[in-house]
Amino acid sequence: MSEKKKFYITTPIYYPSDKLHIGHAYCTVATDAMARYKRLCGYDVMFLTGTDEHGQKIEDKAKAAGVSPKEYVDNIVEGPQGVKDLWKLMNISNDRFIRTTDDYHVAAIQKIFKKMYEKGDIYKGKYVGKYCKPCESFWTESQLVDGKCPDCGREVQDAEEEAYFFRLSKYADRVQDLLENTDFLEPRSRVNEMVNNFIKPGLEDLCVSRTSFQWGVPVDFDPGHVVYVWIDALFNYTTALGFMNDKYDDFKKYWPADVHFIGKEIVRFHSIIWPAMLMSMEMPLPKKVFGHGWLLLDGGKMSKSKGNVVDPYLLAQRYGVDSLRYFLLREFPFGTDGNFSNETLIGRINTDLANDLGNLVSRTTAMVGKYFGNNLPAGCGATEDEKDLANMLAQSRGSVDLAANFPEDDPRKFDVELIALAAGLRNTYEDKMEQYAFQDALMEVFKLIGRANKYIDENKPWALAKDEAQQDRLAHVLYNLLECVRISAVLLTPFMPETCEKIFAQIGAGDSQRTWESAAVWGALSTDAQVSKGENLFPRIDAAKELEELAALEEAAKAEAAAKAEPEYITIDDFAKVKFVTAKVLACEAVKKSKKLLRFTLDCGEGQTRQILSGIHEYYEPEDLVGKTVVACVNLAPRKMMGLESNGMLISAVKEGAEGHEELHLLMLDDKVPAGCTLG
Ligand code: ME8
Repeated sequence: MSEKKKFYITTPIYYPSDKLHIGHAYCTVATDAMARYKRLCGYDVMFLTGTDEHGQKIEDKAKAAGVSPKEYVDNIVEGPQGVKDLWKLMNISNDRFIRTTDDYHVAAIQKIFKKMYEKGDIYKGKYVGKYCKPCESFWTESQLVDGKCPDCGREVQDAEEEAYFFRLSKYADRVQDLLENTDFLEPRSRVNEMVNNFIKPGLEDLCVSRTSFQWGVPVDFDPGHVVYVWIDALFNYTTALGFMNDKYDDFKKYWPADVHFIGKEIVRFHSIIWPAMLMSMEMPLPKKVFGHGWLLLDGGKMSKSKGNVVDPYLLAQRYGVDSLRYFLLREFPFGTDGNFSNETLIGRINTDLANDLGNLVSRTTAMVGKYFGNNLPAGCGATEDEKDLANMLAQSRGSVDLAANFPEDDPRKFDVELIALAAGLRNTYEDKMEQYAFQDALMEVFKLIGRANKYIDENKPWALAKDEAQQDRLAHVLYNLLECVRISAVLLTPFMPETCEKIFAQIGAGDSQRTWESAAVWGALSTDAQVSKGENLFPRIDAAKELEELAALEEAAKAEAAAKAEPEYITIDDFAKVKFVTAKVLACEAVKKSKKLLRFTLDCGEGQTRQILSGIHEYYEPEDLVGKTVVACVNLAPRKMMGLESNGMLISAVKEGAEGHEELHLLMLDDKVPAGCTLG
C-alpha cells in the first residue's frame, strides 16, 4: 500500500497578552478549513497551532496584574474563555498545540541559538537603536516611519544594550532570490513590499538577545541574556515536531512545512528572518508562506487596546459556530483586508445560509417526506446515461452546453444542466482550494446550491405530485436534489463540519457517500437512503432587531474597555508645558445672548488683568464668584467666543453624566492664596 501524502500546515502562535478576538480566529479558521480539506482529500495532515508566551509585553502585563508571567499566560491560554477554549468552540481540529514555555521547546531553542553561535552566524555586539515595546521589535532610525514604529505606528523608545546579533546580512542575496524567483511568498504583491522596503535598502544584522528583561528563553552560555522572542517563536514550527528535542518524533516525517498561514504584518519575520535562520541552520525551507489580510473594524485593525474588538464567543453563541466560520471565509478574499460589520455578517447568514442552503435542504427533505414517506422508490436514482455524462464531465474539466440537445419542453434538459454543474464542481473547487481562494471555492459550491433551488422551481414537484403518471419523474427530481445537497455538503465539510454532519444525517448519506471521491460521482447516494427532515439548520435572523441588540452590547463592551483601559502616560515635559496659576476674580458677568458663558476679569499676578470666558452659567450666578480665588490655565492659545477673546481656561471639577456634566464645581482655593502662584 502506498504511503499517504503528507501535509503540514501552521497558524501563527498567538500572543496570550489579552483574550483573542475574531481577527485571530480568522486565520485559525482558515487554517482549519485547509487542514480539513486536505484530510478529506486523503492527506496525512499535521496541523499545528499554539501560543507565543515570552517577551517584555507579557512580563509587563503580568507585573501590572500582580501575578507571575507564567500564571498570567496560563490563565489566558488554559483558563475560561482562553485560547484553547476558543479553538474548541470554533471546532478547530489542530493535531498539536505548542506553548513556547513548554520545557522541550525552551531546551531546543537554547540548542538552536548555540548552534548558530558556534557557526559564527550569531555574534556578540552592542545594540543602539529604537525599540517598539508593543511589537517587541527593534528598529533602526531609517526604518521608522515619521519617527514611529513602521508596523503599528506607535512611539518607539531609545534602546542601547549589549546583545547578540544574527548575520542576517549574510543571507540577503539568497533570501531575495527566494522571494523573487520562487513561489515561496504569496500573495505575490507582498514580495515587492519585502524586497523594496527591507532587502534593497540593505538588510542589517538582527539583534537576537535582550538583557533589559528576563521573561524569555535564557541564553545558557551567557546569563542575563534572553533569546529574542521572534527566534523563540519562529522555531516553534520545528520544535513542535521534535526538532532538537525528544518530546516528539515527527520532524523527518513532516518538515518542511507545506504552508505557514500568517497575517500580513508578520510577513517580514516569516519571509526574511525565518528563511535566513533556516539557511543558517542548513535546514530545508517551508514550501510556502501565505500572508493573509486583516479584518478591519471601522477601517482600522482590531485591537484590544483600541477597545474595538469583536468577541467571537458572543457571535458564535448568537449565530452558531458554523455560520461564523462560513462568514469569515466567504465574505473576504483571503489575501486582502476586509471590513467586518454586523450588517454584512447577518446579511450573509440570511442570504446564503438561511435562504439558499437551509431552504434547499429543508424543501428537499420535506418533499421526500411528504410525497414518499421519507424513502424514495427504488429505480429513481441516476440513469447509466447520467452517470456516464457526469463521469465524462468530471474527467474533462470542461463545460458543455448539453441542454441545447433537448427540445424546449423536455424536462431532461434541466437534469443535464444540473448534473453537469454538480459533476464539474469538485474540480473547480479543488483548483480554488489549492490556491487558498476560500471565497471562490465557496462561491462555486453555492452556484450549485442556487442552481438546485432553481431546479425545484423549474420542475414544480408540487404539480408533479398531483399527477399519478408523473410519480417516477417526481422521485427522480427529488433524487437529483438529494445528490446536489450531498455533493455540496461534502465540499462544505471543511468549512461547516457540524452542519454538514447534520445534512448527511437528514439525507441519509452513509460514510462512503461523504468522501472526497464520492463528491465527483453522480448517483452515489443509494435510493433506499432514509431521509428525515431535521431541525432548521439556519433560522432566519431578524436583522433590524438583531443589529439594535448588538449595538447595545457593543456600547456596553466599549464602556467596559474604556474603564479598564491602560492610562496613556504623558512625560513630565508634556506636563510642564501646561501653565496653571492662581487667579482672583475681579469681575464676572453673563455674556449677552449666551446661556452658558460667563466673562471673567481676573488678576493672575501678571501686572494687568486677563479676560477668560467660561461656560458655567448653568452652575453659577456671576455675582457669587466675584472675589473668589480660582485656578486658570494661562498658556492656552487665545480664542474667540461670541465675539469676545478668551485668554485661557478656568479649571473645574466635573462629574460626567450620560448627557453632559452631571455636576460641575469651579475649582476654588482658600482666599489666603495670593494671585499668580504657579501650580505643579
Ligand atoms: O503576531 N485580522 O501574535 P498575535 C486578521 N506571536 N488577522 C489578525 C487580526 C485581524 N484583525 N488581528 C490579529 C503574533 N491577527 C506572533 C506570531 S508566529 C511564529 C508568532 C493575526 O497574537 C495576526 O495577523 O499578535 C497574526 O497572524 C495572528 O493573528 C497572531 O497575532
